[in-house]
Amino acid sequence: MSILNDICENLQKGKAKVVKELVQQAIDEGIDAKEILDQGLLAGMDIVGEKFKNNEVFVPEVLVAARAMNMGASLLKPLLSESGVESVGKVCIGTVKGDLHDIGKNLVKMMMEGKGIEVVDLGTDVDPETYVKTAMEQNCQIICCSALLTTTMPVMGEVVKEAEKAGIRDKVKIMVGGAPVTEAFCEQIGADKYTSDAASAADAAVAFCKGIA
Ligand code: B1M
Repeated sequence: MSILNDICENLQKGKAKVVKELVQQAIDEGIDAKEILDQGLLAGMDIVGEKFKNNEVFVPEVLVAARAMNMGASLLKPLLSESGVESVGKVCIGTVKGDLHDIGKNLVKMMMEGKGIEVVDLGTDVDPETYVKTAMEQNCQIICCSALLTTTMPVMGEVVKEAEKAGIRDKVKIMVGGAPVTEAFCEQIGADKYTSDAASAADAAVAFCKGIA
């Protein structure tokens, strides 16, 4: 359907206003909300995510595409909940205590939302207790920790320990990432998954939420 292609194309170009108009037009034409989401918005965001992973587009392009997606998705949200389409899952995300870098964390959040995951954003400077308390109170399947400083990375280990202490370690996955974080570090602290970029983080989160990882 060409209007869905138009949504997909314009989203990639970050044309938020046009995307919003096209989504409204698609709704008015009676196209199913889930179809608009999957074949229009998410299809576009998937392409942007792949290009970002391959260094074909960069942070500014991702941010404007994500903004376009959010504007389009805001029109679909009430329709999707009405028709009973469930979200893929729920996660909480934050940059760890002592760390104020949030650009990467925000990208991970956007990519996850683009994949249909509900994201509770705890912001920056998040202490281990807050991650765990939020995961328990809001039934999150995954705790996502971002860190950009070598001095704040160890807080991720404290999050793992806090989850163990609270008795939720077997119920909640813990994902870690950020420039200084590595696969080896992830293993060392006993977290479940390290990913190097936002698109891979979103893919891994979907796999965890669907129980296929
Ligand atoms: Co800061 N800073 N900074 N800084 N800063 C770095 C990180 C640094 C490498 C610069 C340098 O020295 N070369 C260095 C860290 C050195 C180290 O620890 N090894 C550094 C430092 C030292 C500092 C201060 C201590 C400086 C000072 O005050 N003396 C200070 C610390 C403040 C604090 O946090 N307490 C500080 C402050 C700042 C600003 C506030 C000015 C600003 C942050 C603004 C903001 O975030 N709102 C800032 C910035 C912008 C940077 C650089 C330039 C860029 C970081 C960034 O946003 N990259 C950075 C140097 C650099 O990286 N070139 C630097 C873009 C972003 C998209 O990438 O966050 O890596 P990134 O996210 C990626 C992946 O890592 C991954 O996905 C993202 C997209 O693919 N990812 C995940 C991220 N989180 C993930 C989670 C996942 C999975 C993947 O799963 C849960």
